[in-house]
Parts: sequence; structure tokens; C-alpha cells
Amino acid sequence: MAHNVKIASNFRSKFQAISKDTLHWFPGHMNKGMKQMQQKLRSVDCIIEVHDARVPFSGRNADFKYRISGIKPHILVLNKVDTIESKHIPLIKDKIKSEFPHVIFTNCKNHRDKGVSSVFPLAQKLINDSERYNRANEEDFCIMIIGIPNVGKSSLTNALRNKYLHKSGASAVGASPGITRSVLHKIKMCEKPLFYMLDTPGILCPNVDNTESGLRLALCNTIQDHLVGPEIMADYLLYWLNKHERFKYVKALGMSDASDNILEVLAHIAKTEKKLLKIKSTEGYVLKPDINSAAYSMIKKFRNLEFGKIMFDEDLL
Ligand SMILES: Nc1nc2c(ncn2[C@@H]2O[C@H](COP(=O)(O)OP(=O)(O)OP(=O)(O)O)[C@@H](O)[C@H]2O)c(=O)[nH]1
Ligand SMILES: [Mg+2]
Repeated sequence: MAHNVKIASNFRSKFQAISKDTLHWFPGHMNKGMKQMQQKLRSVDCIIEVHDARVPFSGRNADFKYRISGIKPHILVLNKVDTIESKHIPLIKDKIKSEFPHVIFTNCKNHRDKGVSSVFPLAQKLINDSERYNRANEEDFCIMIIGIPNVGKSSLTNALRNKYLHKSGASAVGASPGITRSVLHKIKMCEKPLFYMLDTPGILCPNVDNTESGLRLALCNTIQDHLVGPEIMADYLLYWLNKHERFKYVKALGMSDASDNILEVLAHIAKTEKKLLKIKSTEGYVLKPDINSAAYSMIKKFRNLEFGKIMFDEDLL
């Protein structure tokens, strides 16, 4: 906690979403893609589910694991580990282990990341220890990467291919001319052992069970900002930071004190960053703070870690 921050005694202890309709931003938790993924499962030996380490519990689609992937080995990769404090890693592992005994934390932006290096060795071990059913005679391993949008599925694919095949970029193999689209395309990921990945990562819909988890997911960029609204996202961020006494934002935004009033904070950002709207009035043009653009600026600063490393699901540990 920064000592020079005057803590207001009237910070909110609960986040009140403006309207009950807020949950309409979010799609249902089952979707068409699920069916397609289910059909592809027969050709897969292991599922690698990627999720964002800042929200290890929020938004994960448990249906997939329990209803669809079933008996296949299932590894949970919590990516973007560089955006959380390392003290949270063992706590998350401990909390999640009954559901996912195999969790790997990765930073796909680091070419020498130990987590990325451990993905295939673990997958190979789990596949060898498992019953391969219809794929028992195959010598290669086939994995399917799944996860909600923007958690780093492509980054992980590229990091793995880079590491093992020294290839940059793993542009998904499109349907070649003359080959029907129903043919399953595989991308080679590793030579020894021979690992393939189904050509497109499976995109799951985030499972949003309440407004707060929806807002956490939105702040982590897994739901498009404009669908949710930057102001409510900024307000939730402010609420969370104050509640957890993370006051780095005060200095980062050049404020004199912490505040729990989002309009005050956004007006301050608009003023200091000169985000102003020219509004025509009867007396000519007047300048007003551009609250929307200030909210985007605040969210961007959070994503650039200017407010510190935040693990939103702290309360669920
Ligand atoms: N800080 C950090 N950012 C990452 C990491 N991995 C990926 N990113 C960033 O996260 C964003 C999304 O990465 P992608 O790999 O495109 O994610 P995706 O899951 O393939 O996204 P969709 O295909 O849109 O569902 C990009 O801006 C990446 O640069 C990581 O380990 N740490
Ligand atoms: Mg992608």
C-alpha cells in the first residue's frame, strides 16, 4: 500500500452494476463451436486449454471439461503469467488442483519461458499414461488448443512452433484447393516427438456467471470493450483497486488522492491528457471532458501494468 495515499473511508465495499441488463453483453456458455470441437475430439489425444492467469477461475468454461473432453488428458495453461505477482502462482495451483492436476503457467512473450517448454513433455507423459482408444495405433500425437478469446492460444501455438521447429508464425493452414473442407488439417508443432495440432484453436465462449466475472473478463480483453462499455469497465477497475488497496493508480494518473468516484477520476484523466470534446452550445463551442476516451486510456494503463500486477480472482483463492 502506498503510504502517502489518503484512504477514503467511504470506498464501496460492493460493486453495483447500473442495470440488471448488464449480463446481456455475454453470449450463452454453450455455442455452435462446441459441437464442432466435439466432433474433432476423436482425432485428438490431449486437450490444452489456455486461459488468462489474471482470471484463473472466472470465465473458464467448465462444461467443456466435464461434458465434452471427458477422458482425454486435459492440461490447463494459465498464460500471461508475467501480468500477475508470483506469490499467487502456488495459491492458484493449490486451489485448482482437484479440478486440474496439470496446470502450467506460461509467458508466451518470453522466448525461453520454462512453462512453454514444459507443455509437450507433460502432454507426452499424460498421453502415454492414458488409454488412446481409437488412436492407439497412431505414432504421432495430436493436440487441440482451446480457450476463450484473446487468452493467447495463437501465441502459445507460435511459441511452441518457434521453439521446436524454429518457424515464425503458425498461420493456420487453410483448406487447400481440391481438398474438401471437411478434411481435418493439422499443423506440425514438433518433430520429436511428432506433435500435431488441429489447424484452428477452438474458441470457447467465456462462461459469465455474474456481472463481476464479466467485467474481469472484459478488463482482461476477452470480451470486446465496446460491447461492455469502457466506463463501467473503468468503474469496476477503480472499485477493485480501492477495495484491494492497490493505490499505484493514484500516482500513475497524477492524482493527489485515491478516489472512489469514477467520473471524478475520468474527468481528471480527460483534463490531464487533454481528451476533450468540442460541443456546440447556444453560446458557441464549449470544451467538455471526453469521458469515454478517458475510460479507454485508464483501461489501457491497467493493461500496460501501470497500476501494478493484478490478479482479479484474489477473492476466490
Ligand atoms: N503479457 C502477455 N501478453 C500475451 C501473452 N501471450 C499473448 N499475449 C498477448 O495477448 C493478446 C492475444 O494473444 P493471441 O495469441 O492472439 O490470443 P488468442 O487466444 O489466439 O486470441 P483469439 O484468436 O482472438 O481468440 C496479444 O496481444 C498477445 O500479444 C503473455 O504470455 N503475456
Ligand atoms: Mg488466435
